[in-house]
Amino acid sequence: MKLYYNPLSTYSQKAMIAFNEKGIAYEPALVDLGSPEGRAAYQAINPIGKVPFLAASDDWVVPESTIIIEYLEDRFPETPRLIPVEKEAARQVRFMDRTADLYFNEPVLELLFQHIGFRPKNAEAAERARRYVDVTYAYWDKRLASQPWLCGEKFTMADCAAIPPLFYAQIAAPFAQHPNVAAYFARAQQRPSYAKVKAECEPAWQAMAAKAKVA
Ligand SMILES: N[C@@H](CCC(=O)N[C@@H](CS)C(=O)NCC(=O)O)C(=O)O
Repeated sequence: MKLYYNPLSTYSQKAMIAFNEKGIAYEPALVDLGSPEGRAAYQAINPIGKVPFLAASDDWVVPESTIIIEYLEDRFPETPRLIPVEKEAARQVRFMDRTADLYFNEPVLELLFQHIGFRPKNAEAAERARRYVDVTYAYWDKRLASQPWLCGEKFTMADCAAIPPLFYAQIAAPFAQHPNVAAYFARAQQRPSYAKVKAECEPAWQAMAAKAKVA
């Protein structure tokens, strides 16, 4: 299986954490999102141009980080589950996954891109993003007061989604005032699935941050 990814991409990291949690091997295919030529070459493979994108076989492809994880759950049922079998618990994980992507990852990226000058300053967009991030922090902080992971005692797809944007949130929307979120992110550093992804992906961020003078 070939996973098209970019190390700076939180959604790519989300899928990579899931592969690691499950102990499933994949062939990484680095996508150059930083040049028009790289983007054009990738659009010949995935016209929408987003990563991650899984080429599961020559004639079966899976776009979207959540759908990739759903695919791994179904295709490798003997590996550790990231979405519980029980329907109510599964719905909770899917809800938290959506919350992490839509109301945390996206606004964090908005704040980050404005912060490092990749997007023009836009006070209205920043304020809207900040509001979503603050609501999410308050919600997560409450949940994480009594459990190690977002959906309870077990690491799930929701954690795969939440942890990568927290890395960038350290810069764009620091969370020290939310001690349970801070402890959660510290716990994530000890999780081998994320530690591996971080080791693989952080150098690309450090290089970019040095160029953007935000390191
Ligand atoms: N909903 C998608 C989002 C994927 C996404 O937005 N990926 C970003 C990188 S984090 C991307 O490919 N950006 C390139 C572009 O928009 O051209 C998923 O969950 O996989």
